[in-house]
Amino acid sequence: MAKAATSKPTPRIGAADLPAPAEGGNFALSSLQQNFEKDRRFKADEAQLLSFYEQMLLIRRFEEKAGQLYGLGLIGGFCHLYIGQEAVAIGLQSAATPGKDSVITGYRDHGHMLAYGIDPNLIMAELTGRAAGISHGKGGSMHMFSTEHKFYGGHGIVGAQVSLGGGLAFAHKYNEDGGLCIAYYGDGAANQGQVYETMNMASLWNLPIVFVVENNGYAMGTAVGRSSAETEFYRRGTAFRIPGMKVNGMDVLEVRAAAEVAFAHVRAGNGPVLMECNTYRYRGHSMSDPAKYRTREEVQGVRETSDPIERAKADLMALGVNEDKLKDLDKSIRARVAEAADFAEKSPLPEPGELYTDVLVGEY
Ligand SMILES: Cc1ncc(C[n+]2csc(CCOP(=O)(O)OP(=O)(O)O)c2C)c(N)n1
Ligand SMILES: [Mg+2]
Repeated sequence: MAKAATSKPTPRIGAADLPAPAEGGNFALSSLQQNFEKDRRFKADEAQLLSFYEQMLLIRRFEEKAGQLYGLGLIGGFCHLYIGQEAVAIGLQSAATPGKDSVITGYRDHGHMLAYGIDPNLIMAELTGRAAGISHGKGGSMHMFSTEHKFYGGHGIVGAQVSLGGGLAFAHKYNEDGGLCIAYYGDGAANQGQVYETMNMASLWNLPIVFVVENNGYAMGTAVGRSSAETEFYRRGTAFRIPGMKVNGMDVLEVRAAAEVAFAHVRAGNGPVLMECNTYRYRGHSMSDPAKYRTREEVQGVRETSDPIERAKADLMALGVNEDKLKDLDKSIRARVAEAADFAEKSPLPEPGELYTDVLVGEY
């Protein structure tokens, strides 16, 4: 029998009708951000700040040299420079323990390797395809690994490193080794479905992982506002009950302070954190990008007002460090990078037989 036309419409379910959260309602997605905002800048002493500065400058000078070698034809294939984003890798990885915590990232990976103290000679040799390279010259710019440091690449498939990072975090938990995984990805990668599948499982299983969105404003030539419905990336974990943090990725002390809060939360067994670091890349997406989608003035404006290295320099000078000391440091870093380039150029290419090593074939 048909329902009487006068029957009441089914009421819409309101929030009050939904079951209470399993934790009893005290789940606070914003608590980490609130903690962090109490003290946004890490209190580094002079020696610590000097070391952050030195490491950021090493990345900058290394990347400039890589750009030159690319121009000379010594580096082939893809090459994505990290210039402008240095404070993110240094702020986070200075709070991590190489060999205990794991790191995984996309193809813009040279800076993350240098931030872990990996020998610049081996990275430059990899970029130039030499046998002495960290992946024996067969990985190039995008595929560098150091399992010794628990650095798991270097990945060219946008977003794929996030799922692999979920696996690394699972291994930390399973092996009870006390480590956590830092999984970096870009604002463009943030629109990949597998990122959210990973967040769901990581939250469900309480995995020790910090998802780090390096929001540099662009995915290749597409500005975030043109590709993302939600450009506040730190909010995107809410659906998975993952707390978010919004961090100025152009300030190494702010990134370090945020890392302390996030790592303490994760290490205490509370599951994942999603951290958005707002940053900027000065160079094109890759070496073959003429960057016509933005103006020179925009890039220049960021350089002049927000450069992470200049900021650390100003902080050091405020602590009383002499500018001449910083100039000498720059000189010695330039010399170190020149030595790495020299080492790479003089290193032999891999033997043809290397084509058949490190290849997974047949029985497994
Ligand atoms: C699955 C997949 N889709 C598309 C590409 C092509 N691609 C390479 S980089 C890139 C943009 C990624 O931008 P973002 O995640 O913001 O990282 P950024 O380059 O800014 O560091 C795209 C679409 C790819 N490598 N993999
Ligand atoms: Mg980007």
